[in-house]
Amino acid sequence: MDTAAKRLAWLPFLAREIPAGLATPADVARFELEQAGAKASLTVDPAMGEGWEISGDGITGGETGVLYGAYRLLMARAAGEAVPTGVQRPRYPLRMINCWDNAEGDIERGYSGRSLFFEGGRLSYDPARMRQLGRMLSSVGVNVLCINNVNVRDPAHRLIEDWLPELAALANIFRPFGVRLMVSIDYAQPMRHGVPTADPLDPQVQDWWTRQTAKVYEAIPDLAGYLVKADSEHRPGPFTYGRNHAEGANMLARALAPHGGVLVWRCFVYNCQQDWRDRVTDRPMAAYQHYSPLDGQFDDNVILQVKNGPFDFQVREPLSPLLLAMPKTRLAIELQLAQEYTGHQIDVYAMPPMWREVFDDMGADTVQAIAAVSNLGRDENYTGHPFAAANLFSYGLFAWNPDLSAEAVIRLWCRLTYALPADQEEALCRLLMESRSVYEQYTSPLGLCWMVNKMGHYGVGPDDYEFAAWGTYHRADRDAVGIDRTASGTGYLLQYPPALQARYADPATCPDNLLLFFHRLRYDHVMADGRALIQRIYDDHFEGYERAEAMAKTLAGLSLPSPDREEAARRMDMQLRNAREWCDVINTFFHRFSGADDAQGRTIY
Ligand code: GCV
Repeated sequence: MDTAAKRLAWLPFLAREIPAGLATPADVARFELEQAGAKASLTVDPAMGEGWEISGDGITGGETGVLYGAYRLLMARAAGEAVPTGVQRPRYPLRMINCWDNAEGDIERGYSGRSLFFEGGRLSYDPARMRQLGRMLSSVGVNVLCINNVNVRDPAHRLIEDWLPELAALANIFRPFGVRLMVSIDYAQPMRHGVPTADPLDPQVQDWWTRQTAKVYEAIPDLAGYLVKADSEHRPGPFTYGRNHAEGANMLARALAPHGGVLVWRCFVYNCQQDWRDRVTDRPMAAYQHYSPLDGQFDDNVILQVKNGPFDFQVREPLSPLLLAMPKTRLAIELQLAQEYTGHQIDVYAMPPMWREVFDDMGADTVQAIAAVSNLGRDENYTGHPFAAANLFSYGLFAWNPDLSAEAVIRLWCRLTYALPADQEEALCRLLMESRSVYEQYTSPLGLCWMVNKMGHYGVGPDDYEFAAWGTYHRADRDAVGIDRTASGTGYLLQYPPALQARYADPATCPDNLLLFFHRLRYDHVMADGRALIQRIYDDHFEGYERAEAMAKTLAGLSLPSPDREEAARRMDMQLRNAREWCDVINTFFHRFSGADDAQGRTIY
């Protein structure tokens, strides 16, 4: 079994491991302050909940608030920043990490090694490492950890059955860090126990969940609740019984309600068996079609969890229109820290600039909770690429305060993690801030999604999804590329409020980075900057590669500590190979269709 990582991500100044036996967040706060040599008095005022205030040399806060205050004090000290003044409170009461860890120990879309929680078909973990993780999450304010994959496969359903004592032991480890557990459940779970159906309106089904949930809360009274993926990608759900998702979700919510639990219901529902010849069905429309008519029909303890975009965590998508269509329903936005479509934690990809755009488009108060798919694993540094930790760190701070500037968060991470000389810190900060746009440019600029390799989602495969069942087509031919999603096309655009419709409707005013998401255009279409579309496709890919090369040079000039220096360099070599491949394959792909030569005469194969 691993021991806790020696170097603790953005908390390198906390050299000592947290001992077992600290019972409350205030105990942890005292330990952390003491080992960092910080003198601060703690006053617990339970009425403050998660809030805290630092004044003079005292921290006053609620039971968890004092710990959050202590971490912010230590981080501000380490970064040479002033502590925020006044009472600090999180914007969202639920700030969740969703792990897609399987009971066998593998992780769906995991790029940092095996699971921290499971191995060999059972719960299996290093308690010291759990405490380190609790500390990392708590230091950035994450307060809910769902440990198992939303695709619940045998034997993971046992977490809320005969594994309850072990689950309770794990919950005990995280409790002093203010982190509550959540579990993903299998919608058809009662059918494993002789109930003949999973119909949510069937009294036997309701009874099974009521009884089982009471047992769960007897073991773990502060469990945050259940997370459910239903009627999605072959998972069971209420559609089988002719019921809608309000009926399905409310049944589970009613079993949780007496115990104070929430039911987090994912809206990632679409037909994953579409016929590619079908030119009418448009996958991004699906979630809105299923859920918006149900607004106002969900119980108070149901939270609908909606991915930030209408497809599936592509490098760029517009905001999911569903997020703007459910004013009478509690919503959570779901982000993805795991770099499934964004470079597998091999390619550098810092997410805060994207989140800033998402939150600016959405309005932070549109949602009442926030979740992110985990990028954690058993690698010594927890996130595979050492820079991927910046995404976990930034996520926590964003979840606490979604008004933050992307750059401020990234800079803080750089400073806390590496304490580089000022010019190098600036260079690293720039590198991270630009990394998404570089990745976008050598992979899928102009809003064209799904050019990715179908098997693993790393690397290029422009035709991989084109004749597949997943509803993800770009329909490139010799004349044109993209899908018309305006009123004259699939009508997807009509799912948006008028201001956003106006932004995207006309190719002349639609931002370039979403042009081919909303429009089907000829290769000779003249872009706002005067270049033909095909030339922009070539230029962007060549430029993306050149910018990746420039990133590699910047990286080589940074005096990062070992092993991060070597690890980042090793991954950068792989990133450059990936970028070269993307650039050459995509340019060749479109050259073969269009027959158009590159105006600059660069090599296309
Ligand atoms: C957990 C995508 C991923 C799946 C994931 C799914 C989801 O389709 O490729 O691995 O399954 O999203 O979010 O449920």
